[in-house]
Amino acid sequence: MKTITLSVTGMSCGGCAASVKRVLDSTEGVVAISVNHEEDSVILKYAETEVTLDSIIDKIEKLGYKAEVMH
Ligand SMILES: [Cu+2]
Repeated sequence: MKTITLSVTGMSCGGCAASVKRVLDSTEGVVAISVNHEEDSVILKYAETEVTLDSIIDKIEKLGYKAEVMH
């Protein structure tokens, strides 16, 4: 299990945050999600054996937001 924080830009309201959360909720291997559109952040916990970080980022970017790992 790994917990990471992503910087996700482009989420302008709670609706955006909800759609990001919905997509990640339906992603196998993602076990916990916290989306904060005011801080442009997504904290997520996932099983590295079931899903890759790249595919998670890809799903967020397909919604039209820019996602990258926060350092
Ligand atoms: Cu929005």
